[in-house]
Amino acid sequence: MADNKKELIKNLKNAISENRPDEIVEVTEEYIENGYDSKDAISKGITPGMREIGEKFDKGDIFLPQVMTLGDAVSESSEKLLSTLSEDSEETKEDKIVIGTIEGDIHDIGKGIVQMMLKVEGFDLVDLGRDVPLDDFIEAAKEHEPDIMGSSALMTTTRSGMEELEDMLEEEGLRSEIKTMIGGAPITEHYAEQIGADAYGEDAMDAVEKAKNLVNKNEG
Ligand code: B12
Repeated sequence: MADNKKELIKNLKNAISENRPDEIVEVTEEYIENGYDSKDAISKGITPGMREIGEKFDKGDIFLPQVMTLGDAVSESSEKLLSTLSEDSEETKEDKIVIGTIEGDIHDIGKGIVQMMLKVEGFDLVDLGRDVPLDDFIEAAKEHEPDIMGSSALMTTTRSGMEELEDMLEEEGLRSEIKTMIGGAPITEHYAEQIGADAYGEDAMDAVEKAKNLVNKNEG
């Protein structure tokens, strides 16, 4: 039983890292039919698989059109996995998070996983999508009055938008009311400190931990 679960997670990771989109969805469905824990498939299958794809893309071993098809399959797979998890955790229900990918940036696979995982953990999520103008983050802050504002950036050229967002929240007098949490491949703990963000999340599991810390749900 446990071996089959491990095997399926390995197959999922390999189907991603070796670029076999159809197999990604097939293995995911088999995994779900067996009733195994979706979080393990995400953290031990999808995340490392996509990390390897990132490295291959960096080295020029895989190209943009292939990554686009692969990305669609991975999004479908993570949505299927996350739809099996219930969203009725009592713990954090009243805590609201607004999340989006910074203006100019269309990468949203990681942000999608993060927002769904936060939802599963009971947070009330408002997902602004990708390529979100900074003004829209501000509008959403006013409209939804979130506890946390999360932003994602996958490019060094767009991550500077996060710093601008910090300044804009400050100028609008909203910063003291809202915690900020950032993430994405070019983001580090150091960068978060540098721009004055409240938290950095390395992956979806870490994002959940950090979000709980920000709303003081991890104490006691
Ligand atoms: C998939 C991908 C694409 C897909 C995106 C599909 C989609 N719907 O998202 C497509 C093919 C469309 C694409 C397009 C482009 N891409 Co691209 N892409 C990637 C790739 C290979 C993987 C990204 C990914 O999905 N990773 C998997 C997910 C699960 O990981 P993740 O995003 O890091 O998210 C995790 C954490 O970071 C964290 N996290 C993420 N967001 C948040 C938010 C919060 C609040 C928190 C707490 C945590 C958190 O949790 C997530 C889950 O574990 C990366 C390579 C890399 N090394 O990252 C390049 C990469 C990001 N792309 C790059 C580039 C240059 C582009 C293009 C400009 C290419 C081009 N020449 O046209 C365009 C971008 C256009 C634009 N305006 O955005 C560069 C960026 C370089 C830079 N300047 O920094 C990279 C680094 C590749 C490279 N080395 O050249 N890309």
